[in-house]
Amino acid sequence: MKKAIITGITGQTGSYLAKLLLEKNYKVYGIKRRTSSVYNTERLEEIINFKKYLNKRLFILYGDLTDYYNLNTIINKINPDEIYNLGAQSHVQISFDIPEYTTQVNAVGVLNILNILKDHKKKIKFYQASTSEMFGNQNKIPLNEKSNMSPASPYGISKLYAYNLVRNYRESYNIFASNGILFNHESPLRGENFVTRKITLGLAKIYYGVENTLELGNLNSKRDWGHARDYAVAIWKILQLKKPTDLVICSDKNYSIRDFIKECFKILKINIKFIGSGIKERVVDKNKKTWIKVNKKYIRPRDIDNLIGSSKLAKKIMKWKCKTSFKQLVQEMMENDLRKIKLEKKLLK
Ligand code: NAP
Ligand code: G4F
Repeated sequence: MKKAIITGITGQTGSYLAKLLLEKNYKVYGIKRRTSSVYNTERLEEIINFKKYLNKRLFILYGDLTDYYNLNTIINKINPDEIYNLGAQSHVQISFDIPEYTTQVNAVGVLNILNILKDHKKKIKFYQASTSEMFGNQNKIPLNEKSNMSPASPYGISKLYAYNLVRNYRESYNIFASNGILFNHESPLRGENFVTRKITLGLAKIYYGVENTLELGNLNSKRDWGHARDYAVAIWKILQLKKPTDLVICSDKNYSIRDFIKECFKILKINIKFIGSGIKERVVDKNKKTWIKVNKKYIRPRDIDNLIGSSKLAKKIMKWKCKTSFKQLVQEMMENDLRKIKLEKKLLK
């Protein structure tokens, strides 16, 4: 039975990956950082039969990417076949507020693991959660494994350090270490302060009269969005390749935040109009009710305008492709949040 460590198991993609590995009969060791709430496994509980697996094939251990001693103890004790490093301070705008912490977790955290693997007897396979944020604003699109990288945020810069470190340790010390360069992936388990989930949850709350308006930032930027469930499959496949490598994982299509909003309103069956421009822009319905307005608080010091990737190489070498369409993704997220808010409202009565 294969053993895998997942850092970031309590996060969105960590939960889908844990589910996949358990289905593939792995023993899964998830690293969970200490939080004041004690239980931080809601996402896992939502998508797997948590009690069935816990302490049988799923083990949750306290840990932190900034703590070398802790990581060294865990890796030596478990002696895993594979390590999936999904743990990160993953919010781009927040990385402008906490750049040093973001660097400690996302960059130095990876250095910690690679230094442990360098001295480890067994050849443990290592996956690093790299990102399309490393590209920054590039004119030559779609972006692929050979594109230039010039990140536009402390988050993107920390991830580029880790990406380069993975390549350097692979070449210098013959470690099996791969980068998955993943474009945006979303799901009903997406964190509530990322734009897609913020929109679906916010609109569901307005729809059921729980809140009045939703405030957003830049509506014009474009992202290449896929489903985290599909991307978890790609992550696993990358470590099953014969040789370590770096691969772009994306949907090959992109849409603006505005397009995402329009798609949500189609599901709600509400006709809307965008009125005004810049920070005065609003989304109103036929009764002139404002559903969405722009607030400059959510506009970043620097943003990436247009992200679109090419998954040609991933298709060729590991027969992977993004299965869920943009329309299906928005529908799943919107319907999930409508159900959630409807239920919460009912319970409050
Ligand atoms: P997420 O939902 O924000 O999850 C991040 C995970 O990292 C959480 O489990 C979090 O724990 C954990 N974490 C944070 N700080 C940590 C620390 N100091 N030590 C150990 N763990 C820590 O992110 P995601 O969307 O699942 O993304 C997973 C990974 O892929 C991240 O590395 C992200 O940067 C990268 N990525 C994501 C996307 C995307 O579009 N989703 C695209 C490209 C790359 P808590 O639950 O305690 O907060
Ligand atoms: O949803 P976002 O915060 O995702 P972003 O910045 O693209 O980063 C995500 O994807 C990366 C892969 O490319 C990951 F590496 C990273 O960890 C994370 O998962 O913002 C998407 C776009 C941006 O252009 C942002 O300016 O949406 C725009 N936006 C507009 N209003 C907003 C908002 N973003 C957020 N979070 N909140 C808003 O109110």
